Amino acid sequence: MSFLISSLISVLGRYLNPLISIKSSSSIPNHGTLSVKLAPKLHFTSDAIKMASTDFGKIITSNIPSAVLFPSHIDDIKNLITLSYNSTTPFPIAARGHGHSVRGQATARDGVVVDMKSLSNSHVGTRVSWTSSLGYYADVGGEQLWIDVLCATLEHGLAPVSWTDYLYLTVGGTLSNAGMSGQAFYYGPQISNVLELGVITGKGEFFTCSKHTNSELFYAVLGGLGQFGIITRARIVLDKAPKRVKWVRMLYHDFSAFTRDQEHLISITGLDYVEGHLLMNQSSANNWRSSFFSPNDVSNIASLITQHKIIYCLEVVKYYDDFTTHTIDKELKVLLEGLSFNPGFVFEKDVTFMDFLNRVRSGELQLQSQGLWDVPHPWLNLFVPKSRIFDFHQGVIVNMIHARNITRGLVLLYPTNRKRWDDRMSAVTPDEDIFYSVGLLCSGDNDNWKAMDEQNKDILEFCEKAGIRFKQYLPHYTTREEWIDHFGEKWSIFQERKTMFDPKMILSPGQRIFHHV
Ligand code: ZME
Repeated sequence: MSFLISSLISVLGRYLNPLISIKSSSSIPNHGTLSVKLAPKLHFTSDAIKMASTDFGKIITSNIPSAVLFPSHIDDIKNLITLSYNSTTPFPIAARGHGHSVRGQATARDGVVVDMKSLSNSHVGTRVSWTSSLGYYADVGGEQLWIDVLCATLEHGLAPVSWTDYLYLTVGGTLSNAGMSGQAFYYGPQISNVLELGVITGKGEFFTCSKHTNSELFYAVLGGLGQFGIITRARIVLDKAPKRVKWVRMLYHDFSAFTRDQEHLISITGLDYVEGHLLMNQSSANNWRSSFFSPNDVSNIASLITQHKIIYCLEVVKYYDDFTTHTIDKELKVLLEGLSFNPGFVFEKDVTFMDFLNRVRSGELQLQSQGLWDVPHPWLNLFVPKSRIFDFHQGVIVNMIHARNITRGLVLLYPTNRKRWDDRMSAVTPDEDIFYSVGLLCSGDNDNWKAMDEQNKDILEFCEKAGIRFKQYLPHYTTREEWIDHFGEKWSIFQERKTMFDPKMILSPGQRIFHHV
């Protein structure tokens, strides 16, 4: 391109796009305008752009932003959104936390990605309080990682009650989805354990919201996929933290016995965590949870897998403290009485609360050292209604995942109670009291990930054809029709809330709900 043409484009661009104007004038002081305040924090370097163009999924790589904002104060984010909102050509903006989306949800093609973690030096961190009406809670920055929230609250002998399996995720990110783990059957997902949020909307306005104040925004943002605002702080419910946990795994070859026991265990009180996953020969090489079992156990389990092909591992935890040390084993025995796992295939560990909650981290470090962490992740997460879990098991687990032997990675499968979800929140679940959380957490390489991705499409198609009324968790769709179907009854309120809080459709374009680039 000739110099003349490129300078012409750059001059025109100043009028068309405020970002180009900042880029080309960032060294010229022009006090008083938003662009000048933002200029030093907006980066156009190829490193920043590259970081913000992809995510943990490593599948979407071509949503290239024009710039990355490294905010040092939430006003920087407010100013950025305001700049876009007031522009004749608003540009898209996405908040990026630890970057663990798997389909480019935190990208913003031709827009600005906000690197939320750069707030963590100057922002609120984690502050613990107690009031008679609210009990114990923590005020945390949206950019905080759950591991940091855990460490800070443990100092006070307290901890959040609902978790994700992996703690190196930001608070703002998980609350924009749901936040699911084995505690959710009892406490609900993380979005059910939030008392208050600080949010900057798509109009560049900051609001504090809760179920009593600005409640429409509060419910919109919880599970709102970043469509209504950027979460800058959250007030999280806390409870007394236990010192240690009893961690038990029981193996089944019979899927119906496995699910019967899982459903029983989420219907009683006493356990603090209930999950489940599959053991197959094809997945074991990649199953970083295998460190749970002793070498002797591993060989017995290997024979069981060889014999039955698919083994179901029911995993439960009961928290305890020094003063219950002498009763915990008895209590656990009572809770697990009458279960139908394969005789002899019950394994127990006794670890600290921290080691349990942070269990995926050691797996991560192991995979990282083998170069197997930073690889494509064509994940599919589904919520499957209990009434159809056998059809799902036969059609997907047996006939596809096992028979085709393409999947490499972890398959999670456990039931949860819908009564702990609030319908006013944006998050979507199947319309049944009990549904299964199914995670097909595939790890690929540059060659084979497409085959797993194709199989994911087959799985979705199978469920559609079989009339299984599942919902995607961490949803990924490409057309408006699919999103309308996903939200179902909630679509009209989702749209109304978009008009209310982000009328210029600036936020989180990478979800492709209102943007189809
Ligand atoms: C979306 C989701 C991921 C739910 C659980 N995960 C997990 N990711 C990575 N490692 C895990 C895991 N759950 C157990 N281990």
